[in-house]
Amino acid sequence: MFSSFLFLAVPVLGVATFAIAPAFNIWLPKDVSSHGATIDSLFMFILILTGIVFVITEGLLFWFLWKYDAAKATGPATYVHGNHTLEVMWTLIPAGILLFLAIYQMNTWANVKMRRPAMAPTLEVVGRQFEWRLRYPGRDGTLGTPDDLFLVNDLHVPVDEDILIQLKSMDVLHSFFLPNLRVKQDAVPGMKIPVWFKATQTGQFDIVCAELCGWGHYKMAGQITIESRKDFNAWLESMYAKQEATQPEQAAVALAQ
Ligand SMILES: [Cu+2]
Repeated sequence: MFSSFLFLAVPVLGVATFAIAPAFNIWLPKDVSSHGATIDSLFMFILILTGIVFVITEGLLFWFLWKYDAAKATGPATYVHGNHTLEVMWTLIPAGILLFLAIYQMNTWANVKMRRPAMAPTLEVVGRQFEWRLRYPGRDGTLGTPDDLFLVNDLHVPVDEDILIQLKSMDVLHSFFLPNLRVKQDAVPGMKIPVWFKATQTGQFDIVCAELCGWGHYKMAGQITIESRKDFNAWLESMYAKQEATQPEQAAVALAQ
């Protein structure tokens, strides 16, 4: 009798946890991306769908435990050998739901992973044990030339513009994760993987590695600064100047041109 109520506590406390989570700020991180809203609504839709099934299943579990309490039994238990119709139903309904989800999410998936903006990469990000190496085009605007700008963990991007990142890994599997931009992509050694997003608000947010990549995985954290085009250009200019100051030969070439 008492233990059946423990089973009832699972769905009650489970649903309550989700209900109060946003108020305690332990819910999804703030979304500052153009595609985040559709991802979040898919998440909520699937959460509610599975939540309903969870409550029904746990409710039935409680009800059977409570109703068929051994202490209240008047005779020996009777056994049933299954119900064919019921089994077909609880196979077909989840299969139908999964098929629906697979089709329903296709457009969001295509926007995030397939419809790459037609543009040159904004920068290259290389995962390495244990840091994010960033390579911006130099003053010539072309990536992969000697005047490229090299930085570590300090990513800056302009707001309200398409950003295309070329993601690589120098050693093992890493995962480039921008929680506030709803971007997560594995960095795979030997592959150049395009990642794109458009930030909708300025601010500073986390970059983390979401793939256990060695002893220092925990410290593979960087920062993304989303700023106006004007601030971004000023920052880029100051970084160019800083790098050139440490490379006298290259600075001389740039001046001579
Ligand atoms: Cu890593």
